Amino acid sequence: MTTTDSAGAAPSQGGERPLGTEDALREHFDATIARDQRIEPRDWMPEGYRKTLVRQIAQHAHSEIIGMQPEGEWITKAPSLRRKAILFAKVQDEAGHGLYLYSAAETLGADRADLTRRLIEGRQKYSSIFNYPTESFADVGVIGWFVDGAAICNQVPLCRSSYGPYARAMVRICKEESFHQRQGYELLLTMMRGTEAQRAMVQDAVDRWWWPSLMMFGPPDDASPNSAQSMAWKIKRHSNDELRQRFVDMTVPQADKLGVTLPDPELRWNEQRGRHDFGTPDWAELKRVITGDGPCNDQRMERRRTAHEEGAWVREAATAHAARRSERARKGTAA
Ligand code: BYC
Repeated sequence: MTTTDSAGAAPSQGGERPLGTEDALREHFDATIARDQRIEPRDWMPEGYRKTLVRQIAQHAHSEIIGMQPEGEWITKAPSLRRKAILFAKVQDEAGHGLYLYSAAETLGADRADLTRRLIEGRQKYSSIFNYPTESFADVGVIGWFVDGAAICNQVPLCRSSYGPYARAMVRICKEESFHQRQGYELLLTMMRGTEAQRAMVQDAVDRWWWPSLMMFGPPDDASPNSAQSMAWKIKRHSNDELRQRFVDMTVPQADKLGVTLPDPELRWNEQRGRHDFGTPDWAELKRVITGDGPCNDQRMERRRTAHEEGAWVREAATAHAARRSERARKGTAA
């Protein structure tokens, strides 16, 4: 029932209130957040905080797992053994990210099977970005560059999220995303040094993925119902618009170096702000996509449903194996 700081030391309790009353626990929670310390699974937390985390972490986990599909389609079509091995490793990493995140959600009392059911029934979301088709191998490079680049902007601050298990999961995830981004950019640099047709493939992929990548950061701040509370609880550290701006500022010089044009006529450096100005994403499109009307939503959900059903025997075998191991351990302890 006690809230401990991130180093695990018991905090000073302070105040006159008897420990254990709801008010005292809430005060303690608020003070821990104010001190920039971590909330851990054993600590008291407001129900809204727990629900917000389960919502965000589950959506994040679902995104990693669904995110294996668009790139996974290219594993058998990769142009060389080297590119195939790289892509295989990357897609496998995304599966690992999903698993860390489901584990983090379980520390909040969520049930992984229930979360998967909610996704499949369309009651929980996954990232809008994975609704778009991968039309050429250049898309694999652009996903690495833009999508993993956006993920880094969004997720590095989550390493300082107030909930311990989420923040710690993000540390490893971000290290891997950083590698993913570089592999995407390196693939694109190689293609840009290739033929005219390869350069055209890269530019076409850039044109198709730019705006959906900006939408990954969520609706604009004045239309983001969860941001204010999530930032007050220090689950989110920056607003959607701030992170989107960071992504644009980071990506423009990379596009110049690569030799591609970003498809936004309003994109230009603003000397006064010291940042780039850019156009407005099509927010109606984001809304359509996140409410289930994305171009690939049916296909993504059908594949997820089939994979889940076909994996039933693995889950049953793992459960039987775990039961047998704990039975053996119990007998061993009793002996
Ligand atoms: N797509 O109040 P808001 C990855 C929803 S994985 C779909 O601003 P919040 C990667 C939002 O959930 C990418 N839904 O919400 C994987 C909310 O609906 P609910 C995923 C979106 O939570 C593999 C409603 O719209 N990354 O990077 O404060 C390979 C209102 O929005 C989207 C994460 O999940 C969207 N784009 O902020 C490579 C990161 N945007 O839940 C890469 C962690 C908004 O109320 N998540 N919605 O029904 C976050 O940082 C935040 O949840 C968001 C949204 C910034 C995404």
